[in-house]
Amino acid sequence: MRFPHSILVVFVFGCGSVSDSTPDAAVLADASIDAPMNSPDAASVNPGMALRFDGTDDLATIAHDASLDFSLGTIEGWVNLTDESSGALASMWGQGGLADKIMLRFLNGEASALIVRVGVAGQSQVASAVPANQWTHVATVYDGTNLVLYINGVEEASVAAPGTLPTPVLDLELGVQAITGAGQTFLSGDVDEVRIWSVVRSAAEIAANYDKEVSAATNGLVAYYKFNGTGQVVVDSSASGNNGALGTGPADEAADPERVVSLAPLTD
Ligand SMILES: [Ca+2]
Ligand SMILES: [Ca+2]
Repeated sequence: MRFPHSILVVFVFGCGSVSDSTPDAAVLADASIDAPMNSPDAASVNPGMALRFDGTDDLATIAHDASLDFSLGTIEGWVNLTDESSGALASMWGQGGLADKIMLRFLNGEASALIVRVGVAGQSQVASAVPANQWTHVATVYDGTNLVLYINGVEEASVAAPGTLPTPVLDLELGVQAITGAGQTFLSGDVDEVRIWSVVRSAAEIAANYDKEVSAATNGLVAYYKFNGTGQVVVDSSASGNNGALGTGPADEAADPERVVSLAPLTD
């Protein structure tokens, strides 16, 4: 059972004049209206379930589909990491295999957006610190000119990276950085509300929607994982039908993340 954030803030910070640990409804209502450090027009939304990745071998796999082929786009999601130096929110690989990719990963205590393109010298990377043990929204946008990283809806870093993304040909994977072998690391923590877009989401759109659910019909939304179901299927809540599986497929595996109650701070 979770309390709405407005009530929680009153208990924790004592913003209002509440001195009783069990205030009645009228007192709570007054305190919520008066509370200066709360946002009175943003009610919390139940985020349902999240996936908990063990940092050892857990991942989720979404089979490659043409709807996930795009040259510009956006990747975003909520994480509560127990290790900010391992794994990835999402990884997509191009025709050059492991060497040809875009991922939003975690490395050296930072969220790090990375593009590597075969035939293009070097790589493009942009990073910013991300805390452990705290629900944090991370997003990266590639617009053909810059690779941009957002933390909690705010642009934190940008790097020039002209061109297009490598067209993905392999599965979309959540939780793991590098598909096999050397360099493969796994996310440790909880993940919720992962969204993949085939369009450039603007800074204003990121800021306005990072803590909100979005409609399946939103333009350019090609994969959307709320993780609220049960069983092995990772349901796509976009219109694209990019359902995936816990682990590498529908069988019960050690690589299956666990479904846990999400505490991602969504609002309406
Ligand atoms: Ca959820
Ligand atoms: Ca499985």
